[in-house]
Amino acid sequence: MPANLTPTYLKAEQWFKTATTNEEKLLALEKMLQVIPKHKGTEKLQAELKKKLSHLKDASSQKKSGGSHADIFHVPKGGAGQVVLLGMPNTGKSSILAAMTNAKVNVASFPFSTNEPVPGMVEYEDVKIQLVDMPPITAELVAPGQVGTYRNCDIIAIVIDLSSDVDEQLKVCLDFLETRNFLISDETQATDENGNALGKKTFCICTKSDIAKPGALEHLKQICKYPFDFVPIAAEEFEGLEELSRKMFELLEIIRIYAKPPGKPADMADPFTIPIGSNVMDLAMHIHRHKAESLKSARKWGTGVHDGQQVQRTHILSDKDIIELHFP
Ligand SMILES: Nc1nc2c(ncn2[C@@H]2O[C@H](COP(=O)(O)OP(=O)(O)OP(=O)(O)O)[C@@H](O)[C@H]2O)c(=O)[nH]1
Ligand SMILES: [Mg+2]
Repeated sequence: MPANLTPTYLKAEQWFKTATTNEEKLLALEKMLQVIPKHKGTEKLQAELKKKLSHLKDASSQKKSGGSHADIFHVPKGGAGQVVLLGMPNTGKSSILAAMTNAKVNVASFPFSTNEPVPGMVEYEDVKIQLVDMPPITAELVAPGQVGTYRNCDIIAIVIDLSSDVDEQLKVCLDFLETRNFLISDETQATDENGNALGKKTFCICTKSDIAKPGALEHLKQICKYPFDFVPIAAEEFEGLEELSRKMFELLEIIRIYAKPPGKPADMADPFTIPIGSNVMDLAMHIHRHKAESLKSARKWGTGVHDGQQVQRTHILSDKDIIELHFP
């Protein structure tokens, strides 16, 4: 092993070692090759990495059509979007699920009490948002396969305990995310092999505000180089939870649409949720993928129209619009 490998390289190597899928191993190997110091002493290692990369590419293209094995870190998505917690041991992750969802989670005063993902549903007004509890990470320890849960989610919520060392917690979480290309800006354009951007929307939940060290939240905001939103909560006191739900809804960047069958009242209890900026046709595709193209007309009650006004396929929808779709 060449002596002068950098910490950035060693972190990428740790990513590779804890990756359990070929896709994740490929991403990690590419990062290792990108950051490895390029000099005579690492030439052999570079060649080995390239060989591994090409073997993996072959293996993953052969495996594409094959079945998948059970992976406890794969959490199927539910609700309007999936938010996954990331934090060090004992920071109060499971307590958030316990306070906001019906999920059965382990809350304990000792570290490492959670060892696999546990999903639960948060209700924000009439929208359900899936929140996923996770095992903790430390500078040395990340469970094999754990990165897969983050890769698949919509939003990553960094959990920082305000009663503990916030500098260390922020460093460990950012290291984890930066090393695995989760905190990528538009400029760097890192993508997976299917061209999907690797960067994730991320924000910070600051826990235990009831026993926070004085000035901890302000200090955290000051040392963080990313423009995250910070939401202080005290889960056990049920403080800040409404604000937290609102923040998750806001970051999901979705709108609610109530569908109205022709001649009947709208279903106001269970809205469809689609991305901000969607139009009438996007909604039709979302609700009736197979017959969307045959959409004849649509009427809307809501923002910027008279009640029941006919709207075009390209009409941009707003949160809480009521839409009646007509098919032949
Ligand atoms: N004072 C106070 N204590 C809290 C709060 N939330 C959690 N705790 C305590 O913090 C400890 C850890 O809580 P957990 O929710 O199990 O923490 P975790 O992050 O899930 O821990 P791991 O699963 O080990 O990573 C428990 O003793 C909780 O009672 C809070 O809002 N205020
Ligand atoms: Mg836990």
